[in-house]
Amino acid sequence: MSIERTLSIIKPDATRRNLTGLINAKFEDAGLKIIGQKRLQLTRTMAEKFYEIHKDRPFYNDLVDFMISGPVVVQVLEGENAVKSNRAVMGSTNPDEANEGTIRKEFAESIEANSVHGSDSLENANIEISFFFANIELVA
Ligand code: IDP
Ligand code: MG
Repeated sequence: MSIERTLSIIKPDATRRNLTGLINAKFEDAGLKIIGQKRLQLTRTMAEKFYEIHKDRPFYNDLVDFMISGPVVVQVLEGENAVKSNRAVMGSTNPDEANEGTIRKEFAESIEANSVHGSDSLENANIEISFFFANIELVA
């Protein structure tokens, strides 16, 4: 077991429905501490860069359009095995396949508008955290 940090994004479908607090409660109930957080309107350039790894996937352009369709809340979560623990709280990408009690099961609208992003590895977590945050903004 080790203390990790991971990047989370509350996506525009969730900010539009005023779900930030309910989603944050899920993280805190799971023992994840929000050590940095800000609400942003992503530019197209930022969203394209953030999801560059998916640029050859058929859903890439729609995903970028969705991610800039309203505000997002970017946040850093810290806790034991935070990367895996956050993925468990999020649930499967497709909400129809997500477990009961997960964020995506309870709140996602579709496989695209699925309420949250979470880093998929510690290496990507570090890259994604530095995409949005300076160290001075992270206070454990
Ligand atoms: P993840 O967010 O669970 O890690 P990824 O495969 O990394 O899932 O996909 C990134 C995001 O792209 C998803 O969260 C979702 O918003 C969107 N996405 C993934 N697969 C599809 C799809 O088949 N159709 C539409 N959007 C998708
Ligand atoms: Mg992913």
